[in-house]
Amino acid sequence: MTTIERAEVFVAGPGRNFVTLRITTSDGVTGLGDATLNGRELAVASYLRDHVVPLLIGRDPARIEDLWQYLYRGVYWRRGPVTMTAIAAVDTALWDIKGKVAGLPVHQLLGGRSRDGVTVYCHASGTDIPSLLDDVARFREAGYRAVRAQAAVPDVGGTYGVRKGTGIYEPANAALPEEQLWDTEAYLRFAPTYLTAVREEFGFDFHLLHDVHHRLTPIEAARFGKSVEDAQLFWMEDPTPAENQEAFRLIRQHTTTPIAVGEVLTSIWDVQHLITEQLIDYVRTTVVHAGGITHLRRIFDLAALYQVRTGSHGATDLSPITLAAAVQVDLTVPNFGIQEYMEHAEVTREVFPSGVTLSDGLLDVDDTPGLGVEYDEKAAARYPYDPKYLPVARRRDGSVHDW
Ligand code: KDG
Ligand code: MG
Repeated sequence: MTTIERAEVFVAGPGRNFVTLRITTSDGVTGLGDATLNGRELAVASYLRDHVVPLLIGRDPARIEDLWQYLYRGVYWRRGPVTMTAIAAVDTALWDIKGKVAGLPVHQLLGGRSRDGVTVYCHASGTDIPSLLDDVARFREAGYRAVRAQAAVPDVGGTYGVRKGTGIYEPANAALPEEQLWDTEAYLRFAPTYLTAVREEFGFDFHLLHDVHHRLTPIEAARFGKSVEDAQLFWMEDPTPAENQEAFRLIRQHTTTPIAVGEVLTSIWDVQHLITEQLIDYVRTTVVHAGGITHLRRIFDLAALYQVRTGSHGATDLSPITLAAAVQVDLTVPNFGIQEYMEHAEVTREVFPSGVTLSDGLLDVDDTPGLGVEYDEKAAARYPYDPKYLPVARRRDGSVHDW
């Protein structure tokens, strides 16, 4: 019988920090899984190295479902981002291996294509409205069919979602978290003006998205959603923290602006009420943080019953392994909505050579068996792990606000 012979955990910082799991079978087939949890990378690396890898050795790599159940139900402590990211890495690597053994890309194992390509949204941002409009123009010219728009709120320091200079947006920017000012009223006054300005300048023949990043209370989010209805957003993302799933009912009662939630949620139980009560329109859980391909498909199937569509998180703190896995899944799911996409830095792409392509605003993969992504261990060794944290938001009175 073929068995899992080796499982190695790599932590490296090519452009930003990534944790990568590589599983090797007794037949010499390798599979890759992303285990990156932004700002908590070493916790997942230790969970894998110290608690999961010893359990994998000698097991049958073909039994993906059984290994998922073993690592989830067989363990007393369940759920949470560290556990679910570690399980995701194992699950993703095993799907990669299954595809390579079968000689098929993973999307074929999942039932084959439901679409020709994966519609993505990109990140436009600006330090003010004119620079945001320039950025939107750049992405429209590049062929994107959907654009997320964020601009710095005047006099409110480092608003999230806004790129510094011309580089890639990277909010995890300091060895210890920076502290940034947050002012809800200033945001509520300003954000609708730039979303309206984008529509006035570019019209309505593309999707416009906006990330609220958990900054509002439910009633503030309701007010925001109403105030941007004329801009016809594809979605407003994370309008309020989702620990209290019931909070979304209040937002729903006041606005028809569609709602997307899920990038920090890690299991079907974290989104169950949001989906079954139809409190959201898009579920943003991902392969890497929601238990891998096996568990994500379960979430997406539940969502399909309630006409909730998918919109997976895809920021650059998810490695190119997750991007490849996301495209494999997105190609197949009947209730696909949209996929977030931010191009990785060149050094990241050097370490993770990938077959994912972008053309005319759609991502795609070819028929390379497995996920179609590799890990260049030698190149990665040139980029050591370098701790980096997301900033912490504080209000004008000095109290901590939600990230
Ligand atoms: O790790 C945090 C980032 O991925 C997050 O800040 C990005 O909100 C985000 C998004 O929608 O991509
Ligand atoms: Mg977000």
